[in-house]
Amino acid sequence: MIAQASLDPSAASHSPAELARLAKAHAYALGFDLVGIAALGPAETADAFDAWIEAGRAGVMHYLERGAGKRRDSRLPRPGTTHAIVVALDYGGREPSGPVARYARGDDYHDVMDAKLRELHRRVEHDAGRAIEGKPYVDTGPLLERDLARRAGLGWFGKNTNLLNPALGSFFFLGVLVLDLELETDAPFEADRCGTCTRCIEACPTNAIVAPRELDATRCISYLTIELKDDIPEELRAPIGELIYGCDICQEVCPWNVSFTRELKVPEFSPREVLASNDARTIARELLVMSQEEFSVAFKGSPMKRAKLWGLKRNAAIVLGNIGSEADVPTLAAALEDPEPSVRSHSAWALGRIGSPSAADALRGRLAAEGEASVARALEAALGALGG
Ligand code: B12
Ligand code: SF4
Ligand code: SF4
Repeated sequence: MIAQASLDPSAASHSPAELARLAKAHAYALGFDLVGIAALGPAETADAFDAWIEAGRAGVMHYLERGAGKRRDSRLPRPGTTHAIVVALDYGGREPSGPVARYARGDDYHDVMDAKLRELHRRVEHDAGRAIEGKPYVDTGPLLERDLARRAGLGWFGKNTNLLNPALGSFFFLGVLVLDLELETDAPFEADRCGTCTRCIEACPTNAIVAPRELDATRCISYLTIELKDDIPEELRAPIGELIYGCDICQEVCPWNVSFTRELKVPEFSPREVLASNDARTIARELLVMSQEEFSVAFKGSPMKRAKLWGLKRNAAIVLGNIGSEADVPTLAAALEDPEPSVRSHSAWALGRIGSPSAADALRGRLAAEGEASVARALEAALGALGG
């Protein structure tokens, strides 16, 4: 609802084309990099989505399954709405790749995008001269955002499944403002500019892109390090390499991103202090010794809170194991005392991977005291791999 005083008295005369033009001008003024408009309706990729769920590709992301019916038609999540303004906000920056995915280095994009979309809603209401039913979505509801974004002309589905735009690459967030307002729509993006390229498929360390535009999320490092609230399957730990949170590899190798890396212009997306080194070992060590209180301060407003401190410690242990430095044995040995069983068992795996005599001592030392059967098994397996 908007205040009567802020309504534009000449607004009733605005045509859908004029309202669309004004909405786009507002969106760009708010800092969005791309804007397009689509009519809501049946999702063109609904069948692909259902097949993906059916094949078990979503793993433990059960919320996707629950919203599956609504995802088939973008009019359903907010009944009464007819059109969507779809926006993109660049987050790539010029920093080199590192252990934390680019999107997660600064403040939570949901908050940044949501505030901008709410302001856009207010401005559209002002232009229309009336309160308009609507709602912003940034991952927050059962909408196939990439489907809508393609229909609004923002880009094509890359073979890595990310939406790609010829001028922006793929390091951008998507946001959707659904409205009960007729707006002139844009032409969908019809071309497939991937051509014969398969770089992303070849570069994926866990072979998670099982076919062009089909991701097995259960193998994706982004899923494993962020969404999976359990032990990470052992065969996927080594391929995780030095990634602590999320993964950008299939985007980093994409020629469309190589050409369009640009300066970060949203200050909220600048890396926070604890991540400033962009160095896997430094950050992993810091995480493994971090207290809950320190975590709350260092990661206030960060999307990384989604993994919780124990999840980040689990990931950090894998990374130290993969780096394989004897100098990290004391940190990992201390983590064998962590209250979270998963942190203890992943630290055991990491020590086994380092494989030095001091690592073996730490594993043997903990085995007698370990009360959790699953962790004891991990300690034994790590010792077994060391031959004793
Ligand atoms: C669940 C989810 C994940 C899951 C699963 C990802 C996936 N590819 O499905 C995980 C945790 C792995 C993940 C990872 C990432 N995510 Co994510 N994720 C989502 C979320 C919430 C839903 C996506 C979804 O519905 N997946 C199900 C599959 C089936 O849909 P889809 O991947 O979008 O695929 C569509 C097309 O590829 C097409 N399609 C499928 N098969 C075929 C076949 C053909 C022939 C054709 C033509 C089309 C086609 O149909 C599908 C449905 O529309 C969206 C937000 C949203 N509500 O849409 C963000 C979103 C897709 N994620 C985003 C980001 C930034 C990421 C990461 C880059 C983060 C990171 N660095 O770690 C990675 C990228 C990994 C990757 N290669 O995709 C952005 C992507 C922006 C962009 N430019 O595309 C989104 C849109 C969030 C946002 N609001 O900005 N994510
Ligand atoms: S985000 Fe990483 S793990 Fe996931 S598909 Fe891309 S390269 Fe593979
Ligand atoms: S790396 Fe190649 S195939 Fe993959 S998304 Fe980019 S252009 Fe398409």
